[in-house]
Amino acid sequence: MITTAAEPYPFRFELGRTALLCIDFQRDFVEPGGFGESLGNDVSRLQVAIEPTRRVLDAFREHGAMVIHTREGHRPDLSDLYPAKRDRGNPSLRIGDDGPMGRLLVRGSAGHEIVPELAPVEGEVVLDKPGKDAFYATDLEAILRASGVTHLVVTGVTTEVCVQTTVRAANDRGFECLVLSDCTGSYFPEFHQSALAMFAAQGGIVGWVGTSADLLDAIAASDETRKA
Ligand code: TIU
Repeated sequence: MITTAAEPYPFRFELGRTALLCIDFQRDFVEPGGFGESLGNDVSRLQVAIEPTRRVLDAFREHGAMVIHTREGHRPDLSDLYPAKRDRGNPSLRIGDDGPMGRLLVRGSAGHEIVPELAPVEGEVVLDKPGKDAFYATDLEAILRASGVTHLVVTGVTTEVCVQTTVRAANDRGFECLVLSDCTGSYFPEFHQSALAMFAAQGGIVGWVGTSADLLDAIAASDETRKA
């Protein structure tokens, strides 16, 4: 059992029953020319989450713990894209339109891929999802239950959209979630802070919030104890 500092109180987990969730670290959200920028956003605000997430990813890989990457996107024929999602906000470019990184948020296009720093390796789950909630219209819950996972360490973008929606959905399914504040990011700093505060408020009504440094320290300390 590992215990790591977190709000509103320490988070306890076993690596063997925990999955690292890397939510939508796709070029379309994080790099210029993608879907995020087409909505009028400054994508540089998300890039700060990449390096801390890579360190956590390395630790999970070193320990043989489960890693799940999600990608938001749609079938090339857009048959799974509701008009409500396509047309919301009347953007300059819509999902499925051609952008500098191929068709926006379409599976198979360059922009839909995960950024190279966090690219999945063999044996890791890559989960394509049409919505913000990673449980909606996917087999995520079946994958977690089949693997005996009870706890999630959550990273990804954006904090108040796909991360928040997914963590709330996970919480309702009985999963214990630790959201890493420096491994998540938003186009809106105030929404990032508010979403994190909402998770941990009311005694952890949605989950826990911690940092990658505290988590990595806790994992390293547990390794030392085991060796001693
Ligand atoms: N726009 C925005 O903040 N986010 C999304 O559209 N998707 C995710 O958060 N992945």
